[in-house]
Amino acid sequence: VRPLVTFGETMALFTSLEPGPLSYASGARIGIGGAESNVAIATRRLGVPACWIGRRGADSLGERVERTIRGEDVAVHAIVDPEAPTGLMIKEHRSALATNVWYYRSGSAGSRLSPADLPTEVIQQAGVLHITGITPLLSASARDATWRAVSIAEAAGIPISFDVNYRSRLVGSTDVTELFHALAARSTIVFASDDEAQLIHPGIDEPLGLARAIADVGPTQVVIKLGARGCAALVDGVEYVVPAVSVPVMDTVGAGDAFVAGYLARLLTDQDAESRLHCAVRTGAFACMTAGDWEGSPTTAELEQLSASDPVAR
Ligand code: KDG
Repeated sequence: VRPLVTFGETMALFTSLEPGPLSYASGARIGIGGAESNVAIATRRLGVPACWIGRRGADSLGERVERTIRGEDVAVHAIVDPEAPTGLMIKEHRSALATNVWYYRSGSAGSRLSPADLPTEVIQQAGVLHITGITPLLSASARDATWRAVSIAEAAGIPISFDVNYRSRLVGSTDVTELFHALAARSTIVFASDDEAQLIHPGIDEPLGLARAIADVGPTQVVIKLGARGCAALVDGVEYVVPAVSVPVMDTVGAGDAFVAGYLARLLTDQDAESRLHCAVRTGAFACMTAGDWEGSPTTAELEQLSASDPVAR
């Protein structure tokens, strides 16, 4: 099986140990978080090879980022940046109802990813190149790296998977509608929540309508993530509506990445659209049962613990 290859910024993640304002917190759990490495780890858990490419600081937290991703049996191509620190994300469980996140990533090593960092031959051997809408918003060089990776994959005939992963705090002066539209047009597979899809196509509310509108610019597979409502998809001209799997929810952050991994793992093992969607919904649901952005993603054996939720082809 050819690997999933992805790239982006993975940060150190400090999460408060108890609910309440950080200003009163007694301590924090240290981990890592990054949408792209979350997907790579979750894909690997499902028995499919995965590779993550990224830049990290020449610092202790950068060593932790690289060691943690490698520890999940993901191949790592890390560029050590001697001039910038590893990015940091702080998560505050303010109350049972609200979690707040702060980024300390401006000028970080991960945000300084550039086209020259990309190992061309690694992308050329991919089964799928997975990109997100986060990386092109990090810096001009990271945006250039995104387009460079897309060009390499296109030239090698490799499918491109694009998860919008909208992060409003990163937008600045970027016209994200134009950027996401342009990325979707160069992608084979697009993943977006309904809210994110409306960034590309304002004015359309219905999930399958959003999938059709995005498919009109090029992608043959468009999956609209609906969280607890499951997902809707247009795959090779066939419409699907997949109900969610009911689970006791502990933490939904990172569930979208697990969902993407479930779909891509089945794509890379040549499963049909229903199998991909079925796996995506269950992988995303399973990840919600554990705290952390990637820690809860399931192995293939663990997925069997969840009840079936068969996709319904329209
Ligand atoms: O999807 C979860 C990610 O968003 C999180 O792990 C960290 O990549 C991250 C980001 O930019 O928020």
